Amino acid sequence: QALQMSTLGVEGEGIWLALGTIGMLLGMVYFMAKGWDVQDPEEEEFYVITILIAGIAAASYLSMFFGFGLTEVELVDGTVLDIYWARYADWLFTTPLLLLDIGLLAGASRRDLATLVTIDAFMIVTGLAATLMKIPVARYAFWTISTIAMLFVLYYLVVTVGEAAADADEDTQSTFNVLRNIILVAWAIYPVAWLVGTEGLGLVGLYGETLLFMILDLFAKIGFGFILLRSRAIVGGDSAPT
Ligand code: RET
Ligand code: DD9
Ligand code: DD9
Repeated sequence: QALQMSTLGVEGEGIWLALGTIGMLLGMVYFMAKGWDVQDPEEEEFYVITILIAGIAAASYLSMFFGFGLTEVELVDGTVLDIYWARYADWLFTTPLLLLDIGLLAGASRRDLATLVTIDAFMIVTGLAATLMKIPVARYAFWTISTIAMLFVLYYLVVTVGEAAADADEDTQSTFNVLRNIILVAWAIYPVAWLVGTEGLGLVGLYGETLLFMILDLFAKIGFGFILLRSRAIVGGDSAPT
């Protein structure tokens, strides 16, 4: 019973956690193999960051699969929620790394990168607070704060980082546009998934929610990394003449 609880999950969602682990590991191995011979230090930086993103996610997924990253939160009305907290540990590190990837590609300033990463970390920490609160109105209040922070992140990415990218060469601009669109579409679904899922209104159960997060996580990390590392834009950094 204990083994079944830990590896299949509460509603059989363990299958999606297993697939998530495998997907992240495959992505990581692919990025490592592709980056093996890279010599250029600026190009290498993109590989290191992107491999780290996949590795952190693989560790997080594996911990959730084994039931380590799972806890219970009891609300004031007695409802007990099953919470995969390990996601937040993953996101706290990987969302700043994703922003670093696209920010470095665009040639954004250190100051703009620091601003972006700070608001992003605030978004994840307030999202975790929303998830762990016992009073429903407090949960939605923190969800709202976190979602506002996300809108700032997306705005800053489009406007400020976008301005930096506009000065770059054509390869960089087109890669930036694709990666920016991946972030705009994928990231915006996370707060909706939280809201309709078990942490919020409970319209979708843990099984469906875990599947949705797995697809989003693979798209936002591995799909993103795949496009970034295949692009000519990362060769020789942003200073390469075309
Ligand atoms: C939460 C809940 C509270 C409101 C908001 C959220 C946003 C989460 C985001 C996560 C992005 C994760 C990524 C992972 C990559 O694999 C915390 C769900 C706004 C935007 C890109
Ligand atoms: C074995 C525990 C892993 C939990 C979280 C993911 C890693 C974040 C650095
Ligand atoms: C190696 C490329 C993988 C792309 C993953 C997209 C996943 C969507 C479910």
